[in-house]
Amino acid sequence: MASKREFGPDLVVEPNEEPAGGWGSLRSVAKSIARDRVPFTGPELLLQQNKNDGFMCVSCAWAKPADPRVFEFCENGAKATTWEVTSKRVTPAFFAERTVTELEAWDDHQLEDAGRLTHPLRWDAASDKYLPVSWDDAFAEIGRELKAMQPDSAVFYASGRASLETAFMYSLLARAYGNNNLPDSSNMCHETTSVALPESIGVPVGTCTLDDFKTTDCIFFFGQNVGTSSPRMLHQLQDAAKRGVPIVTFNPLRERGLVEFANPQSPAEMLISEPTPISSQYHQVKAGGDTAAMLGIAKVLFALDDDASASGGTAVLDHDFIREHTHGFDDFAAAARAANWPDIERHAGLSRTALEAAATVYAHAKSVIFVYGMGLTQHKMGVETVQTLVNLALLRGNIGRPGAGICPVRGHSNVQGQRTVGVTEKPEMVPADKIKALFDIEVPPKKGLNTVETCEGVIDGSVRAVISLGGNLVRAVPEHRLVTPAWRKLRLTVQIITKLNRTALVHGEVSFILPCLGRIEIDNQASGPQAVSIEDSVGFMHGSRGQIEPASAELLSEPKIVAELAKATLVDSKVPWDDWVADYSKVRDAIAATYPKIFHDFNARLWQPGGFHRPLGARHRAWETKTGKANFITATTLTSDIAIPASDRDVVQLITLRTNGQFNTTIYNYDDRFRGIYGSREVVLMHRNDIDRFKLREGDVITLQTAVDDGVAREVGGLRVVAYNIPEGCIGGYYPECNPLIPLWHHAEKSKVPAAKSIPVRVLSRAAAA
Ligand SMILES: Nc1nc2c(c(=O)[nH]1)N[C@H]1C(S)=C(S)[C@@H](COP(=O)(O)OP(=O)(O)OC[C@H]3O[C@@H](n4cnc5c(=O)[nH]c(N)nc54)[C@H](O)[C@@H]3O)O[C@H]1N2
Ligand SMILES: Nc1nc2c(c(=O)[nH]1)N[C@H]1C(S)=C(S)[C@@H](COP(=O)(O)OP(=O)(O)OC[C@H]3O[C@@H](n4cnc5c(=O)[nH]c(N)nc54)[C@H](O)[C@@H]3O)O[C@H]1N2
Ligand SMILES: [Mo]
Repeated sequence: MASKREFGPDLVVEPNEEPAGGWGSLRSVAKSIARDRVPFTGPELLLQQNKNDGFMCVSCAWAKPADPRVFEFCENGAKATTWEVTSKRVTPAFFAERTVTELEAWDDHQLEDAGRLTHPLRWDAASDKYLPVSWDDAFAEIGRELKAMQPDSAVFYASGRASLETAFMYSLLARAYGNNNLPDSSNMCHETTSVALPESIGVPVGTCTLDDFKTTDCIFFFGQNVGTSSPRMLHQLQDAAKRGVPIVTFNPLRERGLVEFANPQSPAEMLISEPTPISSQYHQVKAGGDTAAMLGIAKVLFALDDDASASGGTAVLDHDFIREHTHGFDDFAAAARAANWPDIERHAGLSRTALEAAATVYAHAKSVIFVYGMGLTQHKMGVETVQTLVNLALLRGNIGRPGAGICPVRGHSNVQGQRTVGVTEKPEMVPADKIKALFDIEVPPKKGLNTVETCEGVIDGSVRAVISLGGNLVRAVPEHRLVTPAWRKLRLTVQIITKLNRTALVHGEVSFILPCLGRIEIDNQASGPQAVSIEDSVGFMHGSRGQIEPASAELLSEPKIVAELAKATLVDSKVPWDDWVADYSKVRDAIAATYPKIFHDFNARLWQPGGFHRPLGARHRAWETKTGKANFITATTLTSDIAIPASDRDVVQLITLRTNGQFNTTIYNYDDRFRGIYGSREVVLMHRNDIDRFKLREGDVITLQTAVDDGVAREVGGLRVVAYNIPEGCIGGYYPECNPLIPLWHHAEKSKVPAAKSIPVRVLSRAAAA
């Protein structure tokens, strides 16, 4: 067993043998409460998390049960809460002491750790400082700037945290202003799902609910790091594992949460019993090797089915379902049969025996759930990979019955919901006729900009203004070396945020910080305290009520800020913005009128325990696709990624990873506890054989250089080598530190999600790089 290694004062590597959850998780929650100097309501507040009539967690989007536990939160949910309710403040006095240029020397952790923003601010060119500004002056100036621009040149970005009410208002603002430039964090995340699933099964979101987890017989788990990214889901996995449900995992890294879990809320388990093993099979697939692995599994199923039919045994494929409900089966069958094992093994990085073992479990399970995350979506051929996963499900009729289905695990707490209520660059996704009839707004017919296209527009100068409803775009997007300097040439940048981040520092000529209430805070408007709503990862809508006093009396709510921006920018708007702000239930009525199928009786249903579910045709085998059937869509390549020539052994695939000490670009601390790496995020995880092959030693400082030849130099230096259990030829680095290495054009072909999970790079030692 590898032991503790120290490399200099700030990097300690000590493999973590603790289960996910467990005591480590409790210690970590206690630390967050202390570090953020959480007011003493903090611990009590956590009891309101994800409860009916409480507030919906601001961390991940995982499902919120109707019968919540006493502690329906996890280590990371608690961290997100304490981070938001911290007693630290960033006031005008903070900015009076520092220029923006000085603040640029701060790292991502330091900027957000400074605390909650308290006042609206405007950047002052003469002093290079953010100075306080009145809300009225801020809105008036932003309105003047936007009015003076070509409507095509302004972008309205949304990070997936804002509520359904805010998102709906924001989408009306952009469309009334004259564009569909409504990119969303989803464009860097599950847009691959939103493109893949409608073509395959006629729904843009997953088909499973929590009930399916209670009755499933088997779970296939691809490229999602549950212990870090959606820890509350470990309860469903643990319950399933305890019932003897096999969990078959595909992930290049052996992530702690997928190995074993101890429920930190169960004293008995923590003190007496063993942690629950989660995965029954763990396949360390190569980055981008999933399509090959899935095709290998399908190939085995076809062979088993042939045997069964020859010997008169029970069929392995669900032929009735395939005949009655699907289209395109023959092409897929031909492709799976034709794929040869050496190619499958090479691309998947897995042996035929391993894939046969996975296929055998699948062939024997009655109802199977397929879970996935960024490990599938952030690849060049990600859409095809997700569609191949659906094919696997269709082979045995695993969609549209209890205990079975597709379960993409979404990221931000309301990212799915923002898309549902109109934050999308695709005008065909919104009911233009209703929007015209109800609000007298013409939905512009021209497609808007997604996130990658926004960056292209910023670089070529065609985008002049970026308004951000949350988020930290200049860190989250690829290609920092080109994007960051171009961002500074924007005419207008507006950050509607809660905490200071890099995007507020990389500002345009005219720049504002508009600080807003967080979801945990009490939001008082003319009609009294307001509630908001979100859609979780399994398509349930939930109400959320703020619980604590706002961080500052100056803060405005997100709906109020959007309404004031709209009033200052739009001429003759028929939307009753002030009435909506006075009473958010009126916004919900407007959402219900616009999207009646999903949101009818919105206000009446919002508070029922567990929320209400959106109708999903695929759940009862009503396929809203072009063919009227569920479609087998056959992938065109075996690899999810640009093929790295086998001859060029110097080029390796970089996977960008999150630690459980971060939420996206929000860096809570410098530790990656589950992976046993402490004190520094400037590391590269590498297989021992690769370390030897590159003539390196653990702890060496290296530079990574993107191995593409397009005339742009992309390097990240100062990274230390850590020996890690990762497939040979794949290396791991952290997001966002490694984002300068991702070319802007290196994205999923069909969804434009940056291909952050497989970046071709060369490893330069320090000497070579110098
Ligand atoms: N604590 C915390 N929680 C979060 C977030 C956070 O940053 N921190 N972010 C939120 C957001 S916005 C999102 S989208 C989700 C993201 O949550 P996830 O979907 O879990 O995303 P990642 O953690 O980026 O990577 C997922 C996993 O994919 C694996 N992987 C990489 N490449 C491949 C591949 O080619 N094939 C397979 N099979 N696996 C691969 C990685 O090893 C990793 O375990 O989490 C949300 N929740
Ligand atoms: N290399 C690489 N790049 C990636 C990824 C990857 O896996 N690898 N993942 C991608 C994914 S999945 C995503 S979702 C994006 C994330 O991209 P973003 O959503 O743009 O980034 P976040 O880091 O989530 O945004 C954090 C900021 O949101 C603000 N904020 C926090 N709470 C609130 C609130 O309640 N209201 C408002 N208005 N603002 C708030 C805070 O000021 C904070 O600084 O990054 C993408 N980039
Ligand atoms: Mo995400």
